[in-house]
Amino acid sequence: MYPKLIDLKTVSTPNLGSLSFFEANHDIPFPIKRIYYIHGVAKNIQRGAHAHKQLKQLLFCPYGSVKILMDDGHYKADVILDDPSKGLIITPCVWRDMLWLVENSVLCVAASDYYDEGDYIRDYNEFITWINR
Ligand code: T46
Repeated sequence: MYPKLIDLKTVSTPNLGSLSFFEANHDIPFPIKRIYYIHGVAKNIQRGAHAHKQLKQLLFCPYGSVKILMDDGHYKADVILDDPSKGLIITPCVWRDMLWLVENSVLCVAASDYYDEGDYIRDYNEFITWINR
């Protein structure tokens, strides 16, 4: 499994807070075709339960705290996103769940491709078959 937690470039200005940013191909290893974000979620709600066949993603949490639970069929790992200056790169073929630790946390995703339901594997047994194909 190669999910990777990265430091997003962050510029802090005294008394004015901070600005974080990343650039496609420069700071993350893929072009960005889509941005989406999940919001309005109550504490302890879990979403996800799928893997992607091809999609590459950068997940980041500009507000709140969300635990990302990952499983590549062999190893499991989890990462808490609770710092707006951190991002998590997830490669294809990683089963993931996202657990909201704090109500109304916002989970943002920069994705390498347009939305395609055909890229999702939403059945765990199918996921295991897919990675062992
Ligand atoms: C992921 C995690 C981190 C669209 O119509 N367009 C889109 O671009 C997306 C991302 C979703 N949808 C539709 C598909 C479903 O009918 O929105 C609905 C909710 O999607 P889903 O149940 O897949 O949401 P999550 O929170 O389980 O997963 C999402 C992303 O779908 C997925 O790519 O990796 O966030």
